[in-house]
Amino acid sequence: MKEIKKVAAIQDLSGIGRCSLTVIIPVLSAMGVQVCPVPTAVLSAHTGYGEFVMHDLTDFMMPVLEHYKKLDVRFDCVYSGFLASSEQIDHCLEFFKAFPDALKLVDPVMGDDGKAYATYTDELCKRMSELVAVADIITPNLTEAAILLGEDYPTEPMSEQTAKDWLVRLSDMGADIVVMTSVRFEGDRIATLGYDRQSSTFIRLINSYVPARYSGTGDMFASVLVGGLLNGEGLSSAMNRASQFTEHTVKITYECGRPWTEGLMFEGELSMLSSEMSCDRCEKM
Ligand code: PXL
Repeated sequence: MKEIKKVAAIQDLSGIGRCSLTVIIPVLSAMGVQVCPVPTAVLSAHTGYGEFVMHDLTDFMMPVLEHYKKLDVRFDCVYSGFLASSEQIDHCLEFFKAFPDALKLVDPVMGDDGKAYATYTDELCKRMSELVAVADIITPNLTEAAILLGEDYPTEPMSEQTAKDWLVRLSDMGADIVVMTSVRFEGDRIATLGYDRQSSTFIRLINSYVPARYSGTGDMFASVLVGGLLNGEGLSSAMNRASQFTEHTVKITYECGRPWTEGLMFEGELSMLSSEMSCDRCEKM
């Protein structure tokens, strides 16, 4: 019988505006992976709505971990994302320590489009590097990469050499694999870039241009990526799958003219995740 892989997803649950757990659970389930949510906060709607109510679950995380230790559960992956307080960094570190054989994926969720999210304090952003230091894989967008490296957010298109330099410097912070999204190259090309330190490989994937951004896009990309890796795909295939599915759902949402806050309309598309991907658009850099 096929073994079902298990992911502990340390993420928030937002009622309105698809992001975090409301994306990660259906996506990974469709890929045959079990999600065990460790909620960091419950929100009425994600922070992009401006007005929202949030219940911080910092004090809930360690009792959850203690219970899991008692149950002697094992996870194939521990995946951290949106955090509600800087103390949650310590709790994530405890989770990573408790499951040393699990793949450690840190999505250093902090902001987008050059700005930090409303609930992200300077302290929380500063301490995100402690998670990055213990990760196997990190998936920052360009804004998060800039924050981690202490660089200004690039307002001009990046050169390939600068992008490679950023990937290597991010990897120097701890993770063997770095996947950086939303990188703008000349000619209005938006790219997703990968770096594998072990094989010194740089991967570039140019996305088709859609003049819109939607909440939860990073969560969609990272969850498909982790599902692919847990299903035995290599970095390039998993990046290709994640990028194609994200792009497909962005296009559908754009065609329907939905507001960016509602996130990606992926519900009718999940079967695509269990089929072969049509073509591999990854190139070596
Ligand atoms: O997708 C990132 C994210 C996750 N969770 C919450 C958010 C955001 C981005 O705005 O507000 C609650």
